[in-house]
Amino acid sequence: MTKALEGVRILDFTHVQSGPTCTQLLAWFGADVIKVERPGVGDITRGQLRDVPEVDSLYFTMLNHNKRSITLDTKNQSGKAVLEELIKNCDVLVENFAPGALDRMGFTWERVQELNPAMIVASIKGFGPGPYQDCKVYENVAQCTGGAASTTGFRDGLPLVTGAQIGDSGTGLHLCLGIVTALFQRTKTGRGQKVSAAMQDGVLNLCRVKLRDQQRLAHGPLNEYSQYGEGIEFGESVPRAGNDSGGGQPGRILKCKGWETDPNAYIYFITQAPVWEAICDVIGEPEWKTHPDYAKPVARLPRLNAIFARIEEWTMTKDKFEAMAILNDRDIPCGPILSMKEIAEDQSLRATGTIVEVEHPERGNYLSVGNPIKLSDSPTDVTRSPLLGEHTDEILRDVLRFDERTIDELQKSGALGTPQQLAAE
Ligand code: CAO
Repeated sequence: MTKALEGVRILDFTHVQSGPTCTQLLAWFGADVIKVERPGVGDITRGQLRDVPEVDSLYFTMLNHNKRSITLDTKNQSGKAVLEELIKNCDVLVENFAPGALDRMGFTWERVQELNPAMIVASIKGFGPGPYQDCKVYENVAQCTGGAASTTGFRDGLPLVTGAQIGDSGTGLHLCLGIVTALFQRTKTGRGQKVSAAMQDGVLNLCRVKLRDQQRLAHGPLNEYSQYGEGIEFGESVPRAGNDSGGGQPGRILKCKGWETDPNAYIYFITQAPVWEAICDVIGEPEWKTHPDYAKPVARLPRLNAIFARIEEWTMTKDKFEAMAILNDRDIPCGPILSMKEIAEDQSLRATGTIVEVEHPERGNYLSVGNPIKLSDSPTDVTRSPLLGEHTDEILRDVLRFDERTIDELQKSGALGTPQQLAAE
């Protein structure tokens, strides 16, 4: 079976998390992704948060599946010449270096255009043009500057960053969409273009509803936030909303049986208006169906704390999976708080390929998140990440069509690494 992006070749100049997330998706959709890495060290994450000595970390292996690796010193003259050949032979260059790094290497947009006018150059930076454009950025900086941290956490606590990597993986997803869109446009124009995704912008895009709330504040309190029911005034900015639901259907995280000892014995419970009567029956408050304080959503808003306290009395009598089963039977939207252990052991996620077990020659088997986007005509087969420089010779020979003498000369030039580095690989 063919893959959606078969025939597309990606020059993958990415590192750490944001860029590799993007190129991994492209590889899963069938593109040939050639990861260019610095001789000797490679992507810095190969050696970060290692659980097994001298073996590529899970940080690296879980972000670089289905790619090939070539080591190349792009600051060496011969290395630059190889990079030029790669640019001529690839469709897309993806990079997430610090601002200006690619230019300093000598590969400005103009130079890349000269070498290959059809090339798409896709970049992730921390910020778009403006006062912070030259700053280096990591995940949590983007969460803080994109509006996520100021709106996450509890009103009386510090701003909080979230576990979901919305700055890195989120921006990688945005960039991936930009790349396939540019590839589609190129089928009509024949031209390449620049694709840029700033991490601040990506996080803000995911915080769209909070900018909505910022503007609603001008017209009165946000009455689905707990603080409304508690009679606490709103300030000038969107406050942290704790676990209040972001939409018009109030929700909370409630304790379930076992919460005293299990940190994840909780369920997210949504008091969706159309199923209010079912909720009243389940929790044993049938008179709330017609009581003027409870029957209508607007009447409930100032009483949410008391309502959820009553619902919690019920959820605490059930474990989270029992509660999920009973509530779903009645179409009441809810979700158990699943631990990473429970997710890792979930057989249905394995069956769909969302969790996959991958074999690695140096670390053995490990679990990874597979492709969360399923295409019926382009299924994903997850293969292991490459060892550092594993495909250097293959790429020089088969992609760039270099003969043995040229490859030998390149090795002597140090462009592929010093003899010690090459031996270490
Ligand atoms: N051969 C030779 N040199 C190479 C090379 C190669 N194959 N690959 C990279 N380099 C060089 C770069 O040219 C750069 O050199 P200069 O500083 O002399 O221009 C140098 O390596 C370091 O690159 P960097 O500045 O990108 O790396 P860093 O570790 O200092 O910064 C990061 C990391 C992530 C903060 C920065 O890359 C960045 O801000 N990227 C954009 C935003 C982003 O993606 N952040 C998310 C990271 S995931 O949390």
